Formats: sequence, structure tokens, C-alpha cells
Amino acid sequence: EGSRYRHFQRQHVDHPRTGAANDNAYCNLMMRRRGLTRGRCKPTNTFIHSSLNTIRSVCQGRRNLCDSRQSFSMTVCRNRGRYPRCNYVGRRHNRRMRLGCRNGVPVHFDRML
Ligand code: T3P
Repeated sequence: EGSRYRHFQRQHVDHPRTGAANDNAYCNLMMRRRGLTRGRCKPTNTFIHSSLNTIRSVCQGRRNLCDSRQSFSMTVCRNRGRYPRCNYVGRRHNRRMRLGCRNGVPVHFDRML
């Protein structure tokens, strides 16, 4: 599932955290930069600020959904605007997370735990 893995990386991995220091500005910049405001405003999206190897290690065994044991630094972006004026509110969290995995790699961000 190489293309879904790359899609996951584009949507959900930002390490080290780039963009803007302010959480709302960060979300507005990153949602646009990662192509998540084309055609519609993606309602909710989480960026994880850890290395890809660390994130990938959450996917263990044959399970589809895997819960991390450690906490991850992340920014959750929620849209409050109406397309084409997407407008995101950002919040930082340090939480465990549940990922969707296929063949040992993450393909979906399920939720924070
Ligand atoms: P994807 O499956 O491409 O990772 O649940 C629908 C989408 O919203 C899903 O996209 C993941 C994303 N999402 C987050 O990124 N963070 C969240 O906290 C939740 C609930 C959903």
C-alpha cells in the first residue's frame, strides 16, 4: 500500500513541526500546503510531530487498528470556515493515538486516545 502510505505522510506527518508558531496560522498554512483545502475544506486533520520511523512503529502485528503506547505531540486542525474560505483553528495535544495500518505501515489517522 505504498500510495496510501505516502498519502498518510502528506496528510499527517510534520516533523519537525514546520510552518507558523501560532496554532491557527500553522493550520491555515499547512492545510493549504499539503493540499487539504483543494475542492473542499477537509473538516478535521491531525499533524503528528514525530519521525516517520517512530510513527510507523505503532503499526504492529496483523491488526488494522493500532493504539500507540507512547504519547505523541500533534496539532489538530478544525475547519470553521466555508469553502473556498477554509479557516482553521489549531490545538496542540500530547496524546496517545489510534492509527489504521496496512501491511505494517500507517494509512489512516483514526483518532487521539
Ligand atoms: P484519513 O483516513 O485520510 O487519515 O476521519 C476522516 C478523516 O479525518 C481521516 O482521514 C482522518 C481525519 N481525522 C484526523 O486527522 N484527526 C482526527 O482527530 C479525526 C477524528 C479525523
